[in-house]
Order: sequence, then C-alpha cells, then structure tokens
Amino acid sequence: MATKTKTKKSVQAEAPPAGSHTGDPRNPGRVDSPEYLTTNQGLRIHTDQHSLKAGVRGPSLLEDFHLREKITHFDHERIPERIVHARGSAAHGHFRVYESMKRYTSAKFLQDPKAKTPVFVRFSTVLGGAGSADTVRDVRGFAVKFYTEEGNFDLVGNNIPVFFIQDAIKFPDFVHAAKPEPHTAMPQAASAHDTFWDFVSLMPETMHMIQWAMSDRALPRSYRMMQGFGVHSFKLINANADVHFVKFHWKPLLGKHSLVWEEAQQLAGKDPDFHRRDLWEAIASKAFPEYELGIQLIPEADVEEFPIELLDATKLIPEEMVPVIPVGRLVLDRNPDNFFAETEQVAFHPGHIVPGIDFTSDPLLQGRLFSYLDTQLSRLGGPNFHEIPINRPKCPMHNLQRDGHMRHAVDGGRVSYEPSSLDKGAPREASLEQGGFVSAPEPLHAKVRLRGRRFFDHYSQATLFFRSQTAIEQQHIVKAFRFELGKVETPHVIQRIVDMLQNVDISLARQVAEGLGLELGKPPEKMLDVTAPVDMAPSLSLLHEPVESATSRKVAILAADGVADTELEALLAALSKAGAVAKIVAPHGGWLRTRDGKDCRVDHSVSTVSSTMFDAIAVPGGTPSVTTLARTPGVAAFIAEAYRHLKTIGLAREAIQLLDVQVIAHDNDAATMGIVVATGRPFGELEALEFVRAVAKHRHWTRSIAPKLHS
Ligand code: HDE
Repeated sequence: MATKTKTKKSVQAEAPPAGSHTGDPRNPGRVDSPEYLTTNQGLRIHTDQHSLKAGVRGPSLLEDFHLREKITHFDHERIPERIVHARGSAAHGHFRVYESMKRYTSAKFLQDPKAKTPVFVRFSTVLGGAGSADTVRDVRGFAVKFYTEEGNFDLVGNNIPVFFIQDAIKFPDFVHAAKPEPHTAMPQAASAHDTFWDFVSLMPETMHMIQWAMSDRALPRSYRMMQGFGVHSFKLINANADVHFVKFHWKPLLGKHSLVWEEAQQLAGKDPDFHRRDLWEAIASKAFPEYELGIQLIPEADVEEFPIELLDATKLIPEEMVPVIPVGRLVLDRNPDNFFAETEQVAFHPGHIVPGIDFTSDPLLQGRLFSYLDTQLSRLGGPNFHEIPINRPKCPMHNLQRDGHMRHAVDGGRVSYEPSSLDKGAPREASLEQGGFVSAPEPLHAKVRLRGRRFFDHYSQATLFFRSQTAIEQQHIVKAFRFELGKVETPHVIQRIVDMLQNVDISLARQVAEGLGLELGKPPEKMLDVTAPVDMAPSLSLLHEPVESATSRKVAILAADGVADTELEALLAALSKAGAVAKIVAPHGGWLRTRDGKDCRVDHSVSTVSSTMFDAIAVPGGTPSVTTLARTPGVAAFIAEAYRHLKTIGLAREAIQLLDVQVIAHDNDAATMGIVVATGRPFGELEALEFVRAVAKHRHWTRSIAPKLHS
C-alpha cells in the first residue's frame, strides 16, 4: 500500500500540468495558442511530450493511440522520388498573352491579353536523387502547369532544346546508363562515368545533345537565367482547323547566364541548395523571375519538305531559319507554402492538353504520353492524384470515374455511367463549339518498327552547335569532354567517343584526344551524311544577345571594424539603386563598427560563405578594416576565387594589396577585365557606378583568355 501511494505521487509529480501548451518555456512568448494540437481524428491532445508507459520507468503501452498514429504517419512520410528529375524547386505565378494568337490556335489562354492564367513551374536536375546538389553538370527540367479555364495544360520541357534519344523505347536504357551505376550506386548526379559514355558511344543520335550537355548550358547560374524549350514539335490548331507545327521557347528576361565549372563544383559542396535558395530568395524579395514564351511555326503542309525532320527530338530549328514569335510573359511571384504538398506532389504530364494544341507523332513524345500518367500511379499511390490541391484544375471538372485509393470527392447520386437517363444533371460530352477536345486528324500508315530516313542524320546539328559557339564556349566544351572522359575507366569507350567526335568537328576531336593523351582512330561511318541547312546559328551560343543587368545580383562587400563610411555607403547606394543585393561579409558575425563609429549589421562571417555564392565582390577602404581583412584566414582565397571565376571585383585604394594580380597596375586593362580600382582617391560614387556597370556584365571573359597572375 505504501509503495503504491509512493508511485502515484511520483507520477503526479512528473506529469506536465494540464494544458501544458500555454506558458511553455520552449515556446517563449506563446501565451495562448489559437488552436489546440489534436490527433488526426480531432481529439485534443493533453501532452505531446511523453508516450504512455507502464510506470515512469516502464515500457510503452500498445494502447497509446496518439504515439502510434504519430509514428505511423512519420514512417510513411516519404513517397518514391521521381525516377528522373527527382531534385526540383518550384514557384507559383501567372501567364499573360501579349495579343490574341487566334490566327494559329483556339486555346483560350492564348486569346485575351487581359486574362491572367495561373501557373506552377517546377525546375529540376535530371540525374541526381532528391537530396543531390543543384549545381552539377546536368540538363535542367523546366515544367510549366497552366491552370487554364479549359483544363490544365502542361508544357513539360527542359533548358536544352533537343534530347539525347529519338525513340521512347530507348529511354529506360538511356536513364539506366546515366543514373549511378547499379553495383556501386555511384556517381551521384553525374554523367562522368563508364555506363553513360558506353551508351553514348554506341548511340550516335546522342551526339547533338551531348554537345549541349558539355557546354555551359548544363551549368546555369540560376533557374531565373536559363532558357526553356518544349523540345518536341507540337501542333497548334485554329478555329478553321488549320494546323501548324510549333516549337515552344522560354526566354528569361534576365538573360541567359552560366556558372564556370570550378565554381559549380565548389558550390555543390558549399551550398548544395544554390539554385533552390536563389529562386526562393529572389521571389521572397520581389525580384520576380520572368520569361517570355515564344513559338516557331511551320505550316503543316510544309512539314515533309522542311529541311529538318520535325519529328526527331534530337533536332532543333535554328532561329536563323525560323524566327521565334513572342507570345506572352510568365511571371513567378509566389513561393510554395509547403514543399511536399506542392513541389513534390505536383504531377506533370505532356498529355495534359487543351483544345487548340495537339501532339505530333514524334516517337519520343508518343512514349512520354504513356509514361507520365503511369509514373504517378506508383509515385503518388493511385489514380486520384488529380485531387491533390496542386494538381486540381481550377476550372470545373466532372466525370464518372469513381472510387480508388485515397478518393477525396464524395460523388452523390446513383449514376456513375454514361449514357444515362436517370440523372438529367449527369455530365455530358461537349461539342467542338462547347469546347470539347478533338484530335487533329492525321492519316496513318502501316505498322512498322522503323524510323524515318532523316532520323539517321546524327551529326549535322552537333556540328552546327559546336561551330556556332564562341571560342571561350568551345574551350569549355573541350574541357568538359576531357573531364568527363577522364573519369571513364574503360579505354575502348573513351576511344570510341573521341573517334566519334571527329564526325562533329575535327578540331574538337583533336583537342579532346590531346587532353586525354590519345591518338585519333578511324571515325565511325555516318549513316546519313548531310549538312545542316545553315552554316552558323549564333543564337545557339549562350553569349549571343547578352542581357546586361545587375538586378537581383548578389554582391559581397568585405569589411571589418574601421571601414570607411563614405565608401561603404557609396557602394550600398549604387547597388541598391540597381536592384542588386548587397551582403556585408566580415571576419566575424554580429556587428561591425565603422570608422565614424556607426554600428553596421554583418550578414555573413567569412568562414560561413565563399565568393562562389556571390556574383561580385567589393572591398571598401578604411585602413583598419583592410588590415584586419588581410590578416583574416579565408579572405585571400575569397578574393582569388572571385578573380578566377571572372567576377567583378571592386577595390578601394588600400585594398589593392588583397588581390595578388598584376593586371591592376594598368587601369585600362583593369576596366575591361571587370576590376574596378580606386588608385589615387577614395572609392566614391563614380567608382561605385562603374562597379555596378561591371556587375551587370556578369562575367569578364577576357580575363580567362589573358590572365596575368603573379608567378
Ligand atoms: Fe521526362 N519524365 N521522360 N522528359 N521529364 C519524367 O515523370 C520520360 C523527356 C521532363 O518537374 C517522369 O512525373 C520518358 C523529355 C521533366 O515533375 C517520367 C521520356 C523531356 C520532368 C518521365 C522522357 C522531359 C520529367 C519522372 C522519353 C524534355 C520533371 C517523374 C520518352 C522535353 C517534371 C514524372 C517535374 C519527368 C518520363 C523524356 C522533361 C518517368 C519516358 C524529352 C521536366 O514519367
């Protein structure tokens, strides 16, 4: 008896007071909660801190429904990640057409310039798992869901206008070869391994896309600064049933910009979320990413005679042949509220289409029309994924499909079939005039397992792409091949690739072979030897039509106690005016004291960031500040890296010593090389403006050609 009494007392002593959510020391300031914690059945929870036990030191009880519900839910929190494009980041926004496109299509969202169509866009890498780094060398997904008044239209594209293969039947092979090798599960999110290059070496149709993948297109600076493409030819159909083949393009208003390879590699370690963070922060700070939708059109009657096979997804139409017509603008202006609910559960499908748009018989697209619906069944667990809020159309939706896993809708009445006469209000078919979808008619031919003759031209556009690059971009492609093939262990695979490259461009093949210490062998025979219809297509170069803007560029201002107020203020004012984002990086976190005794908030300590996370750096004057910086470990590397990565560097008179490069001795050189120095005077307003102009240029390529480092 005495013992029992004792036990009871001690239990009471250790149990939290009823209503322990109020005045909880772990939630300071939370005096009362507007809502109570409940179980999933709505039962208010008295304590969420302890499981139900047989005595304070005893085992947990099976009866603890709260513990079991919470743990069971947790155990099932993960769903299978996407087999490709697992790593992604998304945003909400809207699309608006510039003027009615009714000449070409009856799609309603392309008619009224006043109407805003809500969109959800998911950007992704392809090869890595959901937790892999953002800045790896890879293709980027650019998937747009338009919630139109006629149903959802998904434009599920990439940032590269062509694809590796021509026929869906090779997609599982291609992805198996590209993903981490099955015995070691390595390498993560990288194509630099044997199985990938083995496949490529045996599939010459990959050669065009490979050039893009080895170019800086595979290293975007930001999702906000890359193009997007629908890749396949689709059809646009107007009210008179006139059909045009169409290629969709997205052009970022900030221009297209890339990282440099070393920077991309470092970022993968320093900030694996670099692109996710960039997108999120830009939207949060109201620097809304914008893209222009454009189309290339070919009348259906001209398709067969057109010099490029429009059903072959390894081919593009150079803009020099068929210009891109601007159609409208996409603005991304809202971050998701919940990553899982929206970014993870969104289900894109090229088969989500609206009247006025249709598919072509591109054999890659045809396979996708099966795959995307199929994959949602295993990824999202059943056929009702369209009921998840992010996937629901925003227009009315009625049909007679019923039941299934996780059905949310409570369908009333007795009629779940068509035709029916029992329920006059049951959903019915819509005529063409009522907005019913009708496929564009197309004559079909005999069943065959073949490809058209022109699909066997594997090299003409690979050559066009390589030759249309600037010298700097060609250098980067050569280096990328050397890197990727340098990681391949099987000699005959490497040899086959360099031999194949001769069919693309002999100088490319020679330079790659030289870097790998190989002799060129006999090039493989071309199955169809044709040349591209244009010799050069400058539009294929990333550096073509550069957009110079400092808006939303991130600039590190290196400073320490004693920094010169006027110089710091001139920089901050000029950057803020240009819409750039300035961050104070100092030897320590917290605050620093300026020369005039003002307190200035530090955004980052040097040890927590690196210059790879910024577009440019500046060091204002103030002898004590610069002296401290010179002694701070990491500062020299910070500046040297920014120099190597061709970024704009602004330096006050005293700070010149921090950059160990001869070039600053010559002011003229310095300006063209993106180094803004104040040699004989303080770093004032003029220098700050010059600095911002240089930041707008993004990178200073001349530096990569003529580096004059002290030996
Ligand atoms: Fe995809 N692709 N794909 N793909 N794809 C998927 O669908 C597939 C292709 C693309 O942010 C999967 O829901 C096949 C081309 C993007 O959620 C899957 C073939 C292009 C995304 C699938 C292709 C793409 C995917 C994986 C060849 C550019 C991410 C999860 C026949 C035009 C969408 C999912 C998002 C995702 C299959 C080729 C772009 C397995 C079979 C070409 C942007 O269904």
